[in-house]
Amino acid sequence: MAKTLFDSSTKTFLTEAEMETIGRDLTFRPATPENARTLSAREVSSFNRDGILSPLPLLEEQEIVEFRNGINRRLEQTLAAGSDSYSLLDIHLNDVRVYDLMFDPRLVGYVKDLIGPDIVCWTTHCFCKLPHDERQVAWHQDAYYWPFTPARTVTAWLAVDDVDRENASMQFVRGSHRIGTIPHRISRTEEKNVLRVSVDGVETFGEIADIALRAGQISLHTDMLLHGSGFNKSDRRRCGLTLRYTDANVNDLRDWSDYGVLICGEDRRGQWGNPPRP
Ligand SMILES: O=C(O)CCC(=O)C(=O)O
Repeated sequence: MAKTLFDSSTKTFLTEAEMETIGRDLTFRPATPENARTLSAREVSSFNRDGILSPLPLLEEQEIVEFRNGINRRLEQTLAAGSDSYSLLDIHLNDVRVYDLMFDPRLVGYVKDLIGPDIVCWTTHCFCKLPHDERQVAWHQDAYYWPFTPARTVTAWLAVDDVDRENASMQFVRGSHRIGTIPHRISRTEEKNVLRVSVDGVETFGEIADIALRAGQISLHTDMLLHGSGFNKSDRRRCGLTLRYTDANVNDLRDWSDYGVLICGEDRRGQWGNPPRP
């Protein structure tokens, strides 16, 4: 099928074999606390140590109510069209609120302190666990799935709903980003994994932390941090929007740069597609 620009369903994914063999630099590069402008030097050091920073304020109460209404409308349309609640991918291509959020100075300030001056947001994706949703996001390191080298992505995970352990908050293994690549295997059907691969024996890699957030708050995690989320056993929905930022000068080994938007600084490879504001 021909690839249509700005149609994310045509992104070429790495095969399971390629995830193992394709040449990428997947080492974590610590941020420089002395350069921090929005975060404190202490917060940057704690991100370097743990691989995650949370909770951080982003949207005020009224802002998140309006933002959630927009996501609700989109989700309704998606479910009515027969897609599932995880299929809102690359929504900045057609949702102006999400597009504008990528540029929110409060958010970009945090991200710049962790990545540097040249920033691209290369995807946005809603992970929406409906009440009693039995799908899990199996333990993984994001960078293992992605065709970028070096690994420099920081994900902002915005709580669209209040999130806690009961409605399947994300879980992280603190400090696991400093271990390097951890072995992944193909997930079994009965795991009901939203993604494709899983890591076993996570407890052996460090302390597991649950990340509770109030709607409007974010967490920031690095792409080498081991994380996942379980079933939603509660009556409450758990919706999170991910915005994934990286250094604009990393190398895309596939065709994933078409939907990336340069947020600030320079794109020295000239590789990002910069789709227009919808
Ligand atoms: O929201 C979730 O449960 C998973 C999200 C995730 O894996 C990620 O943001 O990298």
